[in-house]
Amino acid sequence: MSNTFVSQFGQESQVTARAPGRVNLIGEHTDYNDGFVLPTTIPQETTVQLTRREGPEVRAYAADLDRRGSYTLGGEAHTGSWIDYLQGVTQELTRDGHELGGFDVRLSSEVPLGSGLSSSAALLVALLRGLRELFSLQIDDVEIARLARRAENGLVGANVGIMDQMACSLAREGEALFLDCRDLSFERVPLPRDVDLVVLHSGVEHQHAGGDYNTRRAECERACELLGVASLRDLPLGDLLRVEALPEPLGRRARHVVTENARVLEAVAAIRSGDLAKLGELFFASHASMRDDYEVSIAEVDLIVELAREQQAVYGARLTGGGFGGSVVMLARLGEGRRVGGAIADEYARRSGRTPKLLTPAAN
Ligand code: GAF
Repeated sequence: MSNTFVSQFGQESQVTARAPGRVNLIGEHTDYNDGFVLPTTIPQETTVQLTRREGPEVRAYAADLDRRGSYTLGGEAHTGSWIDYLQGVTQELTRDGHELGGFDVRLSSEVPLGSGLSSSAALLVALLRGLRELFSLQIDDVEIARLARRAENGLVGANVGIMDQMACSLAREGEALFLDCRDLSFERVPLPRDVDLVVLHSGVEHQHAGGDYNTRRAECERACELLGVASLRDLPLGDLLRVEALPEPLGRRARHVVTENARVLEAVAAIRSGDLAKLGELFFASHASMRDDYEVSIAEVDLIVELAREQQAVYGARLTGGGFGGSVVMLARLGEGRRVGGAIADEYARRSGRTPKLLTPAAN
């Protein structure tokens, strides 16, 4: 059977909604520590098409997997599969008193799974946008991000922070979303025009519902208890000596968060003043901190960052997203991103045996 909406459900879709993937420029593992992040969008998007149907049944088709699934509104239950994203969203909307009816939905995504580019949040935000239109729900874009996070933390079962959902819901191309994760206040910071944003997927997929991410969160909570603060955000750089005196590995974990928050603020200042050399340095420093202090990088990603360092046209490069696989974000001289991204990808593939994917700049 063909994989269009009509061929799956026998009628046209009434609503189409989209949400982009995101790349975080800097500010990693700071969101669940009440800190600062600086994401922007990537060109790849997730698309949902929906039509209302009689009764409480939801029928779904995941085009990329060529899989169908269904459930009944009010009977949402964890299954460990892709349909949990839908179930989580309808469960949270219903909990907030929004009135939904049954619907048919087709999902498709250009954001590669496990790439550290928020395929999950893009799906959740696209779904919420689609349902907002289909059922005339009174929810704004920040509420969409909050609902998406609740769905992911709840029924989906991934204990992630709020950055990805806020980025997929609110970030715009050509601008960074400078977000304070403590109160969700944000500013839009235009990206420098004389730079190419390069995003290269290492071809190694990560898993967030998995243990390593949760271990890092628990380590941060323990560090807070020992330091007597509500969150690591409360510690300025001046407290580093106290932080470093924590038992290992807590000292290094907390040092990453404290220095990373400071780097986000410096990066925003560097973007505003057009200081690309400084911004690049901050990227490399952030990567080193994730690799050595937070220990969320892997050999493949480290190799890409080192290959980027050898390129004259690259200002800076770092692991983006949660880590344990995923993608590298780089800043390159304007007009050179495609060339250096391709050269780094080729050399990386040769040395690692992996299959990298250059997500942006697109070939033209
Ligand atoms: C993942 C999580 F989903 C985010 O909330 C954030 O913690 C990120 O890892 C690390 O900065 O993308």
